[in-house]
Amino acid sequence: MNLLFIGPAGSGKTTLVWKFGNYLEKQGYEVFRMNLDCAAENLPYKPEWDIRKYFTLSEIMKKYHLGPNGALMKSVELIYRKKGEIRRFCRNKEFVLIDTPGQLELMIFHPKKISEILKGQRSVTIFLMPSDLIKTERDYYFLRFLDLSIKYRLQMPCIYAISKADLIKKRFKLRKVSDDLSSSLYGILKTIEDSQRLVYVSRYGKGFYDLYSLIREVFCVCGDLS
Ligand SMILES: Nc1nc2c(ncn2[C@@H]2O[C@H](COP(=O)(O)OP(=O)(O)O)[C@@H](O)[C@H]2O)c(=O)[nH]1
Ligand SMILES: [Mg+2]
Repeated sequence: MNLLFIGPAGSGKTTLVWKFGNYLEKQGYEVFRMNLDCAAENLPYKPEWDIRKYFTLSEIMKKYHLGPNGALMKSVELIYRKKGEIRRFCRNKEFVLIDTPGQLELMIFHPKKISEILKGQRSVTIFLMPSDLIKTERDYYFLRFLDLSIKYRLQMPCIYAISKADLIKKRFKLRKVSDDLSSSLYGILKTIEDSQRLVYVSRYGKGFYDLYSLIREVFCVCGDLS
């Protein structure tokens, strides 16, 4: 099964690929880590498959005379060209944890969808929302709708996880916001919340069991994530 970690820069993707991978290994699973971030400098884990073996961000900048943003966009195209190899590597493995580029927009706004490479294989996207981004109801609404849009665009099972849960003082509870737009959005969000529970994870291991259970449930016959 492929676990594709996506999320805004600094949301903890790399850390979770490392730590959640360790957790799965402790459960007795065979775990492989794949790094698709060509801009990564120091990874805390040793990936079994690493895009930097083929190119790094600075190499793309030099070769194509691009600035960092252009080179990141180009990297998605270059990753895409490796799709046969990526698919072969992921095939028939118990768990492949995939670390993606820091910038979320490369995963959701690029015309080429990295997630498409994994089509037809058992794959789940794990979208990380860092807890320090959620300060108000409005932040929370925004991120949940972003979740929904990502799921809609990627057409893949998607688990929403609030990362850096150790920084949360009080658990967030969905409440109504009093302007018109928010109150109509509230109804939609309430339905989403009821149909899929949220997981809170942190690098210290909090929520790993919940995340693991949700991942298993994605492919169970009932498919019920509530
Ligand atoms: N407090 C806290 N910090 C974290 C956690 N996970 C990651 N970080 C820190 O957040 C920063 C960004 O993490 P990283 O995994 O590189 O994020 P990425 O850009 O999404 O890959 C690093 O300094 C991490 O040590 C967590 O669960 N709690
Ligand atoms: Mg990273």
